[in-house]
Amino acid sequence: MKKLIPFINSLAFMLTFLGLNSQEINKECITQVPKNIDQIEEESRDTYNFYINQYYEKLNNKSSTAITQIPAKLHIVTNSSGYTSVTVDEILDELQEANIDLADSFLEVYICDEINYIANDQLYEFDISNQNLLYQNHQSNIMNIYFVEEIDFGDGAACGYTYFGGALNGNGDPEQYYDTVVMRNNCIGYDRNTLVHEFGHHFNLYHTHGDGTPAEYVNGVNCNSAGDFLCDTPADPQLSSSTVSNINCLYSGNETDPLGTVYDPDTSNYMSYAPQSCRDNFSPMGNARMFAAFHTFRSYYECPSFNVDILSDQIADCDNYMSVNFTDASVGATAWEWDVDGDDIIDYYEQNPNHIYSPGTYDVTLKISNGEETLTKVFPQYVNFTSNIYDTSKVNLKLMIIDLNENTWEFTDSNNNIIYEGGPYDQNGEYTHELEINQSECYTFTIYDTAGNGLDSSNWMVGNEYYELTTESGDLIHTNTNFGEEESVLISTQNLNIVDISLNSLFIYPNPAENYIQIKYQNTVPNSFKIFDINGRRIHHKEINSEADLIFNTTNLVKGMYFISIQISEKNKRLKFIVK
Ligand SMILES: [Ca+2]
Ligand SMILES: [Ca+2]
Ligand SMILES: [Ca+2]
Ligand SMILES: [Ca+2]
Ligand SMILES: [Zn+2]
Repeated sequence: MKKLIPFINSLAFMLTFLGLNSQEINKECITQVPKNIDQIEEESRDTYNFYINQYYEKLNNKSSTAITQIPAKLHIVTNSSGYTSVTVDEILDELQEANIDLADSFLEVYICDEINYIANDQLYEFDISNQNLLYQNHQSNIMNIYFVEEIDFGDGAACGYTYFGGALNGNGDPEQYYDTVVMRNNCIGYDRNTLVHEFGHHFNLYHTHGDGTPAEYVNGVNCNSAGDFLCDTPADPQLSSSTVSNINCLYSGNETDPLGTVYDPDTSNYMSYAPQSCRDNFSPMGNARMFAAFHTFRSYYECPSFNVDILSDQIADCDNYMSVNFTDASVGATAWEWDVDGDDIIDYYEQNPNHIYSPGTYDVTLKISNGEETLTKVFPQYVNFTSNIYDTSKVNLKLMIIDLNENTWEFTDSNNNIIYEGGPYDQNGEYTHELEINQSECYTFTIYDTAGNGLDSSNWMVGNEYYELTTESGDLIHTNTNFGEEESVLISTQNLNIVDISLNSLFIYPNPAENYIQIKYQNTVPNSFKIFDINGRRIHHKEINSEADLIFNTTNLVKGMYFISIQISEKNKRLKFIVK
């Protein structure tokens, strides 16, 4: 019996020690990386890479640097008598801190509409086994942020967790169960940054030490395929308060990577497990990844009462211009600021502007206001207009047909005369057609599918359906499979500089203008022109008596949008132009 006492004592000591210790090493975060995240990201690889590139375009000031605001629904869980240890101000302060860092990803999270209070003792002292009960409070199509007093799991407790983006439900739609961030009340405040860490995960950042991913080597050779898959974050053995000093933030461990090299980790990265007081940044590639993950996987988030959305009609013409009629589809807006070409300069204040584009890719940014608050959303590369002018004397059409008797096409000139037509095809396989064309003409190729499903069939013997239009030198004009019932492609052979002007069609060049604009005409010389600013004020009037009068110097104009009204044979043609 005597011997038992010290044993019991030491057991009690051990229990106390373990208890204290587990309190100390309570996990910051129990975000789990989906097992099939590789597959999820691989399936969206093109979109993802598109946005990664887009991110670097922003850094090079080649596209809109406006910040997209992401709506979040805030749920504050209280005990059954309505008590919680956290205040709304504390939460908003923490959010503001997080947004300072998200700004480098051109993102910002804001609270949409009223806070939802949930009075429930069981959920206040939350255990992850009650997830389904908590998530019943989800609002759809939005980030749901819950604040609870405890996040217990098994024998541990955590500061927060969330889910990576990109998981789909059985219908192929985003799995909204995962539109969640759960935060423990006492994990916000000074020197705490779990919230921004969870935002990192929410936008598909891994821990810098990886999450069951292959070990990243210190020499960086496998940085693309291991650890956090980011090459600007050094290999990380999984830091902790026992290997990183919270005084000087130096790593004192002596762990080695699989090649035997001692780690030299970054203890300042938000996605590491270094002490929170040491962490103050995401890496630049991490910022790019968050931007891409938001736009690839979570851009459907919207605030029901106040939301930015746009629709458009895009009509290309034969003279290398495309007219785009924008329709505001926002909710709750009373004022609009459009930057339709991604140069960070507002072009229109009207609700539904029209803009004329020259070939290129352009971000469209719409900032709306409801009189009290504003909301901004960037639509990266929303307008993607490639020149429809080709230097060729024939067009090659190739079709791969599997579904029989569904497809016909026609090739018309600018007077709507059908020059060529083909189909329906009653045998599968490849068909090619050579279409001879004239210069200074504008043709329309239209393909039809009576089944309404485009060329979407495939057959292991024959291959995949598609069609393709190329020039005589083999340059691609257009290819597609997914066009529903029909689609049209404009193919112009007009020379780029000498624009053909039909009777009631005049053009100005260049647009946007840097130093001047020139009126282009054919046959009939215009009589005069007037220039108006965006507010409709006339700022210039000129009679045209010589070729020199067709050139208007724009160097004295401030940057922005202008109108020119050109009078010809008693008619007026009104055009918009931009001064850069
Ligand atoms: Ca903080
Ligand atoms: Ca890395
Ligand atoms: Ca602009
Ligand atoms: Ca079809
Ligand atoms: Zn984490």
